Amino acid sequence: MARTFQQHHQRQTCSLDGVWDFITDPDKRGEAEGWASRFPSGGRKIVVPSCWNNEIGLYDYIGAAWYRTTFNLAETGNIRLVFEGVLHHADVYIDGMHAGYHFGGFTGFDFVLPQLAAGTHELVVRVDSTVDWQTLPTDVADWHSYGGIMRPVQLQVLPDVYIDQFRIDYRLEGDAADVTLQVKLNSLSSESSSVDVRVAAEGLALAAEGVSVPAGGSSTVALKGRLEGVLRWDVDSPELYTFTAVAGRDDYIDRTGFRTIEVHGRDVLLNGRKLYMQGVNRHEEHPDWGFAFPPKLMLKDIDILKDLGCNIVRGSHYPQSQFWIDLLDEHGLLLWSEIPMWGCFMSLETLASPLFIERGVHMLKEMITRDYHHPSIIFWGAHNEIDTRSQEAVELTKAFVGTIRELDATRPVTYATMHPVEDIVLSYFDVIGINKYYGWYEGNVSGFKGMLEKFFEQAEQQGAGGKPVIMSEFGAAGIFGDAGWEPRLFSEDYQADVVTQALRIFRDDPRICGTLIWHFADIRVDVRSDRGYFRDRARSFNNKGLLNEYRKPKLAYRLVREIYRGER
Ligand code: ADA
Repeated sequence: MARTFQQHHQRQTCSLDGVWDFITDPDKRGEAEGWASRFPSGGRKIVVPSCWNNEIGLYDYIGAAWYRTTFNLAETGNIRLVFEGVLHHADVYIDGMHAGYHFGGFTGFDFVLPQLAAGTHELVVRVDSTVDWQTLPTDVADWHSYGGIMRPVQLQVLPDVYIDQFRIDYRLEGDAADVTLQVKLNSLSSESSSVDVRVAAEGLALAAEGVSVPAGGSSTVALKGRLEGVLRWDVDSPELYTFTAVAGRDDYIDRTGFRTIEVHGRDVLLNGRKLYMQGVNRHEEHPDWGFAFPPKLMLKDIDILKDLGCNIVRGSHYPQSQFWIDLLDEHGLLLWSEIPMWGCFMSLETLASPLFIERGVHMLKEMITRDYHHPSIIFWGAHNEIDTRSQEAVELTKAFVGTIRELDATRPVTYATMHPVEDIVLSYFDVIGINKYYGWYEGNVSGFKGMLEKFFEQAEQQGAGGKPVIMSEFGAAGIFGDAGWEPRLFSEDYQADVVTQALRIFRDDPRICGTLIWHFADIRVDVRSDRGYFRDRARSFNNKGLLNEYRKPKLAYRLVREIYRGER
């Protein structure tokens, strides 16, 4: 899988990225016509991973498309196919047989195919980027509706007993860590097996001999140990530990960092120290790659975030690629990670839909299971801008927050509200994020002050007045290159004025523990002639980036940089 380090030394892995056959299926005929086993000729080629909306003629295409490639097996073996991200519905076929379906574009999934015969196999994937009122995201979201196999695809060869999951938990006491390592083993064998399990990290070696795994079943072994002299992960010293689990003929390598995160009154403490969070919201998007953001540019984005003086970034509005989160771990940048629940125009019917809630819960599980070990992740975000004045939001919040806490008791849970003074879900969260756009959608920047007073008053009444509050979105549009003598709407000057004045208000208010500017860089938006949303998105871009879409800095970037770096 695409990580900054190797996850397997023993397990054979092979990338299936490259040039695949591709055909769109606007009439959705492919299933009826058996394209899974007779892929039609006349298609074009496409590179995997990518988003098809970056290809000529497909800019606006939302719907079904079919992908095809082949792979060879030198000998019969157990195969695991790993997909890191397919937008949004994926049906996978091997040699014409349906291997499975997955919904959710921003989290990965896999299929295990036991005893696949030696020889050439055909892999066909039907991808459908259709979104509706019950999908996450729904059909209205403030970004371009990309489709495609947008993250890497990998083939793995598994032994009969393999490591399905590996979870690292710890409790810190000074510079010692009590570590619990859980290794879940699956068997593809028709007989029960016995394997030795070993886990090693720098300064730690644990083992369990002869772990029995029932035929076709699974076993989980928990190993406990103590690591002394732990170097903590922190924003200015991102110390990482690599854990290697070996079970019989299989292995699984992952990394973590040791650190504590606590909420103490209005403050968030990292390793016991109060943390003032300063950062931006960032979409993993680029006009030439869509959401298939290339690793080289990720590294550049890290450099830019560092240059800007950020210590946190919000992964707006979906689980970002693992490669990106690895880079954040390595560079000491914190991450607010969330699922694609963009609720600004969402109906109450959507919020109450059992299918929608079930999909959200499933995505939260996939996100947390995938990313649990990353020390950079400081908060799990449950939702963004849903109607938190409604009972429907309360019920959904209970389901989402309950799921998060069940899977991870170590990280604070947050969300972003656009109704801060009428919100009725404050009490369910550890940290409150406020999205407000004074100076852009409403009034002028000074409106933030009155809003905050009202917010704290009403939060107090709900018993949530003393919680940490982070300004999770604020900003204004500024078209790159449009500068003048006066701050006109849409000019770089206007944007810079709004952002810097807002920052001054928030930084002077001791009740605010951080700021996340909307946003890092301009992104493409679906502005369609047949609907009324986002008509103010000039160029069909959300232009509130401190950088333009090609990462060129606007005036606001330069001024925020001075503020975040304490030079102003
Ligand atoms: C919201 C939303 C963002 C973006 C922003 C804007 O707060 O969460 O995704 O749409 O507004 O630019 O209006």
